[in-house]
Amino acid sequence: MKEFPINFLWGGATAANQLEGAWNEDGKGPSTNDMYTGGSHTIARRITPILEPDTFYPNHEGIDFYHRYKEDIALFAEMGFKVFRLSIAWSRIFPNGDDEQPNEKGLQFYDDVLDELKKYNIEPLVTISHYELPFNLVQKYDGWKNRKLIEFYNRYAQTLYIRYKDKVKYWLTFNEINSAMVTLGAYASLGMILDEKENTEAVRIQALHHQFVASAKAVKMGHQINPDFKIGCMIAYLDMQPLTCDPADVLLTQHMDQIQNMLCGDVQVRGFYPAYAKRYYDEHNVELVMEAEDEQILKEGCVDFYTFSYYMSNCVSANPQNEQTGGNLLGGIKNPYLKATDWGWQIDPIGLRWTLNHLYDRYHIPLMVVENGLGAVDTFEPDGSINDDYRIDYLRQHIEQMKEAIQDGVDLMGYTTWGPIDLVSAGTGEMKKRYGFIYVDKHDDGSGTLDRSKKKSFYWYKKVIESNGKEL
Ligand code: BGP
Repeated sequence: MKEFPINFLWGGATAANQLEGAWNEDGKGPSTNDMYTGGSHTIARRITPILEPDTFYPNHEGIDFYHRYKEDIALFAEMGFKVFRLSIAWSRIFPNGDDEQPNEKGLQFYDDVLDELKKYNIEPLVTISHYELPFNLVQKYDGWKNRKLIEFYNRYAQTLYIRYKDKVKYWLTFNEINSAMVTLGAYASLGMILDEKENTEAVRIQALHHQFVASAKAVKMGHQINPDFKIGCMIAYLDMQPLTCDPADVLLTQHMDQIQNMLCGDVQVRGFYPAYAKRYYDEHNVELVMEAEDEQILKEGCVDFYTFSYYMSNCVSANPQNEQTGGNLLGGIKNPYLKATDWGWQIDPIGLRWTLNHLYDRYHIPLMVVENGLGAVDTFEPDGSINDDYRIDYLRQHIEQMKEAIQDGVDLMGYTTWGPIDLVSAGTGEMKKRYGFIYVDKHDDGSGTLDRSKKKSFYWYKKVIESNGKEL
């Protein structure tokens, strides 16, 4: 029976804007996330282009990783992490995005973080752009709508590649690049204002094309700078099942899987737009503007490995009357067989095995699950313990299914749980929605000592890694 490979990359995943804080220190420019107010499950975060004096901006302090990374990395090392997924804050390196020269202090910060990881033999996995761009690029250029962004992104990527050539081997060009297909992705991923009338699906798809070109160029350039680099894509995989065996439901599920999930991976792995995209674009008034060299660029910039986030699954039905459920990026129809988290994300470990097989059959390149986890409210007991058995259950069930998928023949390189340490939620801006093995004393009103404490899951995950997935 096949087990997890010896060199399996166990670890955790984060994003700069959700944990670093220090939003305006050492020359960092404001980023898209610095403009987000706090929110909750029921109240959406607001984007305020001009900061309001008495408003709380959760990303400004994050969990203060910027000043506490040594303590945090030591805790990851104690759990036995083999890999740590982090992102680099673009506006720490190029404060305005269109600067000619990088900010040395920003570069030095990541040198220090990478050196600290090296001390414990933790392999970094770096996301170049994780839901964040310098705010100036939004104001001055309208974000990725503008083709100029390709040049700025590639200057930024080149700066990172050259500087960290000997410190980083694994890179991801864009986090959840397919979020451009949903309305919220307009601001979060593409840096364009959240106005459905102005930034229609057609506009977002054009902006996404610019990201594809930027990504492909970055892959090619990375391989030239260091042939040992492994550069991957990252997709938010929203597993979908037909609600019934009505062929209309089955067909719609296939269609949604193609458009929401597969399109981006198809372009980034294979190097060209899939056949089904043409009809979709024709029917949705998308007239893609491509420069003469774009096809060649896409072809020459295929990724080395495929990574994705996996949290839940939803049903699809041709009948819109069915009961809806929540989700990461996109909601869907409620599945009567599944339970959901407090945020309405349906828990479906078997769906992860299905997804791994689905992806591997299609691409035949190494896969990595780079986000998976349970957002939950944790209770800090009077004796200082945090008994998050629900989180352990969630993770255990997903790891079991990864093991099955490996036995099915899937080439799975690694697994990084989302938010190994509590951090600011990307969707809602809450601290209350916790994912970590490490509790951070920070609350939605901004209060808290920022002290770190180990949850029960901390000891559990340590054992999982120690036994290479045997002891679950
Ligand atoms: C993904 C993002 C992450 C992360 C995660 C959990 O979409 O890549 O940045 O935050 O979802 O989502 P949330 O924080 O909304 O619970």
